[in-house]
Parts: sequence; structure tokens; C-alpha cells
Amino acid sequence: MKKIPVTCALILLGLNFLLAQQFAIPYGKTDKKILDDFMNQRLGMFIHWGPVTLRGTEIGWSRNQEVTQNDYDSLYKEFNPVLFNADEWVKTAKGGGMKYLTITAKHHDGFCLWPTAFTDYNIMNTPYHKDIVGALAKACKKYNIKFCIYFTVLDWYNAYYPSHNNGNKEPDPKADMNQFVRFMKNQLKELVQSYHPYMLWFDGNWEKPWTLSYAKEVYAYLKQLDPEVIINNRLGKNAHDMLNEESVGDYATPEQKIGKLNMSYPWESCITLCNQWAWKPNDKMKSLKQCIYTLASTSGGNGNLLLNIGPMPDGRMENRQVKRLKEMGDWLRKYGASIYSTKGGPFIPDSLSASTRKGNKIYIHLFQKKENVFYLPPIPGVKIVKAYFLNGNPITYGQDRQHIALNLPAILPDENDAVVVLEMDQNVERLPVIAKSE
Ligand code: FHN
Repeated sequence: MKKIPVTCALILLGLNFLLAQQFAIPYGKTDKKILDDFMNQRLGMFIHWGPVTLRGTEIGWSRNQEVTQNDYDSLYKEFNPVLFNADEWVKTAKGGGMKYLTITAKHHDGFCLWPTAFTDYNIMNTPYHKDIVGALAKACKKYNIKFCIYFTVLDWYNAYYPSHNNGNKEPDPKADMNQFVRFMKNQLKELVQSYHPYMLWFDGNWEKPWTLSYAKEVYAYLKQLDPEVIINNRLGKNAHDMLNEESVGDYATPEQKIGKLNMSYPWESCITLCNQWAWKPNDKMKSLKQCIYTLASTSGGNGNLLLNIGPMPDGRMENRQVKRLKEMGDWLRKYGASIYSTKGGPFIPDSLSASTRKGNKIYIHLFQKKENVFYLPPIPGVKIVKAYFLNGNPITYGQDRQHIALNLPAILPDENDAVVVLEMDQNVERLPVIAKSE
């Protein structure tokens, strides 16, 4: 065999390494411009819904628990949400200041809210007999809300999937994961080509049958179908609130908690407005203060908030939940500049305050007033030139090497989150994160 000169060998090695690096990218590096646009949205609506709402128990997890498997899997025969109105849902989201909407097209129970050709366990075989996913996609387009789809990896209803309920320990010997992945890809092709989702919100990636290689296979397949579709990190196998080279997906997904301030990778916290993901009668609902604190803290942490609603079995959203969202929207219609298209920081959020920034402005979100003077650490080499409440009165301040001092009025202009604007003498978006001094 002809000897390859050393230099060529080295170049080839280098190339392989580069190629390997490059190939690592497809599993989580959607175009930065697209991801930046997603992160500018800051607030979205999550919707967990399906025939299970007829029992008011938790979607997926109450199957074979509070609800017997037979009863659960037969609920679709009674599912007839005649009061479902996609325009109303989307208008509620828009009125709540939400910029994108994510519907559970298929959750762990395997029921499909669209007329899929690959299982009869879908909306067309219910008394309702109309396409829910399609109706929402159309309404989102009409009201300029970005349409997104939740799709579970695990599917207890599907014969090819090794476990058939959340108690199963022994894999079903008749299962066939390769067949299951083919089934999954066929359904994803339907969803992507029929409804063109802006983002795909995967889930249920923690079970053993699902491997990293399947994750990479499905990610690459989706990117061929639509190179611009954004995909969360729940195709891969690492922790939900993490994003690293092992991840398969574009952003991290902390659940039921506010993610930590992080300027290095995109994240989105998914949190319930009530306690359960699916509708539950008289489920405890978060106060307006909690909702705005959660939103300002996720933005202050440089992340998005996906706030979950569980609609009722008749298709309506509860009035009290619609009202709560409207109240959030009213706050955002006044102070949205301190949330949308901002970056988090530079100060680390805590129970008293959070900060967001854009251009030469820093927005200080004051959740409560403890003292007449509110102190912040100094920002070396950066000076305040003007300070005032967003859409409100000027505020006097002091700044020296030790700290920034904001002299607060007797009553803050907003009891949930009073936003102070600090206009600085330079662009502050790239400033490092500044820890609060004790
Ligand atoms: O099991 C699901 C749960 O039902 C819900 O869908 C949440 C939403 O993020 N995710 C899973 C739990 O991690």
C-alpha cells in the first residue's frame, strides 16, 4: 500500500476532528438567529389537554393509578369538547402577553389530538371528530402567535413501545423499538408537514428503551424535514435543566422551577398556573404576584417562561384562569419593554428583585419594598446617567465604589413588580453577571 506523506495524514486527522466537531452540531445547534428570536419571545402558553380531562386527573400519570387503564383508554369514546374554540384559546394567550403556544399533540397516554394515519387512537375517532391541532395552528397564524407542538417520546399505548403503563417494570417481549421509532418519525413527519410548528417540545425521554442514538437519528430526521424547527433538549438523555455537548436539542427545560441566571445557553422554564398539568376541578391557582414574579425572574435569569393551562373537558378554559392571564397581559402592556427581547442580568435575581437589560438600559424589577433605599452592587466602569420608573416618575439615586442606591418612594408604583429603568453611559448587554454583595 502506497505510503501517505506525514503532512497529509495530519491534515486528514485534523479534518476528521473538525468533521466530528461539525457533526456534533446538528444535535443541538439550530441557527443562532432563530434561537435568539425564540428567546426574545420570553413568554409562551403550554396546554396539556386530552380525554383524561373527563376525569379531572393528571394526564398520563393517573392512567392505571386513580383511573383504571381500561377506563382511561376508553375515555376518548366520550370526549366531545363542543365548546372548544381555537380562536378563543389563542386570543386568551395573546391577551396574556404570550407570544407562542405549545399544545400536547400526544402525551404519554398515546392519544393523538390530530387525524394521524398511524393509529386509530386519535381525535377523529371521538364524538368530536375534528382536528384540534390543525384548528390551533390556523388560529395561531391568524393572531400572529408562534405555533408549537408537544410530542412525547414514550407512548404507553403503542404496541411497539416496551412499557405500557407507568408501573411496568418488565419490557413487553413483543415490543420493537426500531418499529416504534419508525412510527414516531411517521407521526412527526405528519405534524411538521401539516402544521409547520415553530418549535417541537419533546418529553418522556427518560425511559431505558430510548437511547442517545435514537435521539440523534430523530433530531437529524427532523432537521431534514425543516432545518429551522426549534427542538427542546428532551430528545437527548441528559438532565432537563442542562445543555451540553451530550445534549440533543437546542435549549434546556427546567420544570416547575425558575432556571438559574445563565448567559451561556438558552433555557425555558415550564411551570403550571395551577398545580396539575391537565385540568383539575378547584386546582390551586397561582396569584398574579406569583405569576409576575415568576415571569420577571425567568427573564431576569435570561430564560423563557412556558406557563401551563389545563382546559376543561367541554373545551373552555376556566374563567378564573383566563382572568389571571388577562391581568398578566395588562401588566405586560405597561411594562413589556422590560421583558420582551431583553437579556437577563446583570444582577442575580432573588426574592426582592431581578434585572433585565437592553442596549444601555437596565430594568430593575422590584417585587417588594423592604427599606426606603434599595442597594445594588456597583458596576465597575459603568455610570448611571438617568433613573426613573418605567412609564413613571423619576427616581433619585446615588452611585459610588461601594454601591448603587435607589431612593424609593413611600409606595412602589406597582405592587407586583415595580420596574426602575437605569439608563447607563454605555451598552450593557455584554456586561458580566454581577453577584449581589452580602
Ligand atoms: O410527565 C410529564 C408531565 O406530565 C408534563 O408533561 C411535564 C411538562 O413538562 N413533563 C413531564 C414530567 O417531566
